[in-house]
Amino acid sequence: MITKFKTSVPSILWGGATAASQYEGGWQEGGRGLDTQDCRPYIPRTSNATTKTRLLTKDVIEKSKESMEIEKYPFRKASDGYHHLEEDIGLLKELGLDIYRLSISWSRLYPRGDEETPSQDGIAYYDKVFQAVRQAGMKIFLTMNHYAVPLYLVEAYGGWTNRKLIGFYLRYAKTVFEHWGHLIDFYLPFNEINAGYFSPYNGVALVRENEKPYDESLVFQSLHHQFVASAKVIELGRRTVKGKFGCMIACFCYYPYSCNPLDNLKQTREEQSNQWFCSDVLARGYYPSYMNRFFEERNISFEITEEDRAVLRNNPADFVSFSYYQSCVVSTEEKEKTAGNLVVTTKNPYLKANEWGWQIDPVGLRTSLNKVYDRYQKPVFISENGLGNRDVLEEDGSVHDGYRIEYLKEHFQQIKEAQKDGVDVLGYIMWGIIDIVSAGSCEMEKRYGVVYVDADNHGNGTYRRIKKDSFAWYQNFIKTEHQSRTGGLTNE
Ligand code: BGP
Repeated sequence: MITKFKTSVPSILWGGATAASQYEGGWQEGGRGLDTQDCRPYIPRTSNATTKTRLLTKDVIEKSKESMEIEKYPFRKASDGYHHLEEDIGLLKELGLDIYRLSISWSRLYPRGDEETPSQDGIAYYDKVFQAVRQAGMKIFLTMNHYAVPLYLVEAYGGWTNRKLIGFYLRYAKTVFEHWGHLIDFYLPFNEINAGYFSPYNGVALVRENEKPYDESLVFQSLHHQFVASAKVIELGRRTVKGKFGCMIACFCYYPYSCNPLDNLKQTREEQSNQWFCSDVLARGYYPSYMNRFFEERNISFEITEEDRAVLRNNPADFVSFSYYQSCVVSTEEKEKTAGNLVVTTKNPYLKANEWGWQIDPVGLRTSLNKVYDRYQKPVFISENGLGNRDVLEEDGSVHDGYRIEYLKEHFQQIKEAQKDGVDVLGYIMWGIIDIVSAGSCEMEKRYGVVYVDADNHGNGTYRRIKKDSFAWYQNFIKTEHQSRTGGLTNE
């Protein structure tokens, strides 16, 4: 039979995301416990401010615990989502999102983290949240752990360095499944799991004794415990709930600087260790052999039991997701550097960057979708993408963010191209759909949303919600997508 080949662009889910620590606030409401993000101080941007606020030492934590200031510790109030729940969900509904990605604050459900039973106030709060999202007609993509860990687990147990965390995390997961399993469509056990070794405080709740570098064996032991926790949660979830389970990496889309074979080799090796390692473990179910050399050369060792290996092998993720903000460049020569999500990289002469130095590259999104799908042959979810920018609230109450609209247009175009390339894309989730506090730099003024939140880096402001120009654009885009999906009918 002669086959005529045809490409297609199937409809996908269009969404938006927040994370509890960056959005929710309400740090003392309902008996919530202190978590690791509550302790991160805002430090005005200088060359090492991000490092200081991302890699916390013990004395910084001690000092923060004594402080009641929310102006110094932006995650404590964040976007004040706790007190704007109905309004915010109403805005997402008006926007027409198919899916909302959100996370639970672990310390709101288990204030210390090691309790036998959850907080009833915490349960009541998330009952309200999940019901509201479903009633607004959106699917739910739940990040079970987006960086923040109850501080008590860090102080009393050493955070994820301790195998006991797996048990505490499973207990928390069981509560989630029992209470909201019927409402949730997609689960992500951990946000950007490879953040663990670029940002060990955020990623694996590891606190430095002093300013010296981290002990890498502890970093990878912690990460290993998260791998096992992720697989065990999937095992439990598959038995008890209906949703799909994924894994997520921060995607760096590495290019070799030149066609020098050594640049290309370096690119391959960095891509393996920095980008693929974690998704290989979680999507394939075993440690990739290329990591042996990486561990050996750095003198890294940690415990992996036979039972761990079996749990990983038996519970690979259903889908693979990633965050994508910029592409990176690898060179064997000293070249000019620029910042990016979690990593510093070589500057790409072909690309523009935002104010924070993150290199904007829509084509890199298409390349990344192709690479992820080629590697795993599992459906792919873009769980984070967006433009961090300084926005101006005009006197007439408008916010003209045409640059964000351009950014979205170009990236959406590349998603469709990737679909034509044959990639099975499940959905796209726009990061920080309502302005939130930056996870990297603790700033409010690095904004991603289509909804502006009237607050500054010090927590001053009315916290009023204001639609930016991009709100109407994204709303119209989604509407048009729905119309083409249903042949003229919207899902309103
Ligand atoms: C990812 C995190 C998010 C988020 C985003 C943007 O690493 O998963 O939590 O914030 O990057 O980064 P930033 O907030 O530093 O701009």
